Amino acid sequence: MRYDLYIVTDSKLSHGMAHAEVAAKAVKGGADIIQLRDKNMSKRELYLTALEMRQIAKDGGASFIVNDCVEVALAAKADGVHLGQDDLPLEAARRISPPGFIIGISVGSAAQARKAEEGGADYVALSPVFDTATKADVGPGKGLEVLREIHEVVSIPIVAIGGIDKGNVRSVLAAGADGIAVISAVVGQKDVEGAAREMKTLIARSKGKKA
Ligand code: TZP
Ligand code: MG
Repeated sequence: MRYDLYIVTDSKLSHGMAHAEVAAKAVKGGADIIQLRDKNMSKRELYLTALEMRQIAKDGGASFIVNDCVEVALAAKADGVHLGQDDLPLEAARRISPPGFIIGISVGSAAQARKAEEGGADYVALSPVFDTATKADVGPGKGLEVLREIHEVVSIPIVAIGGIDKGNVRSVLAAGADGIAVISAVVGQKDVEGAAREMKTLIARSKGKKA
């Protein structure tokens, strides 16, 4: 699975566009992974939205991840789920998931990243790498030093999220991130497809490969 450009949807920032619409534009712009994240939808709405987004991702050659809700991810046949430190424990999610199901874990330290890898996580996401206003109560940015520490101790892919934009993406990759996850830098832009494409190109250039 490719982690380079990981787009997380957010209906509050997307200028009235639905999750699926944003996902379609982001995938067109080159997103490798699309995550459905919505803290206000009912499980039924999440499930129905997940079905639409799964198809969009599939058609565009991207992977599809559901935030928080393992049952929605499984029922909608998503590629995986993203879990925080207060969500269902990794081992419990793994127990009810089919082989090959991707489980990503948010971490805030090298110790948490190690634990996630030892527990069988497919990737870890350092959250938040920089200060961000997008997620309430997420706390201050952990900084690139913590990202470097995580890079030292885990061998699974590392995604960085929180406050990443065109201006700092190169430094985040240089500190050891395999993938860049963003909301406002792509989903919050008027031209979602163009913003995704620009970010994808920057990532590819920083990694010294083609987008
Ligand atoms: N998890 C940690 S920070 C964050 C999430 C969902 C928000 C990221 O949004 P932005 O706009 O890319 O800082
Ligand atoms: Mg969560």
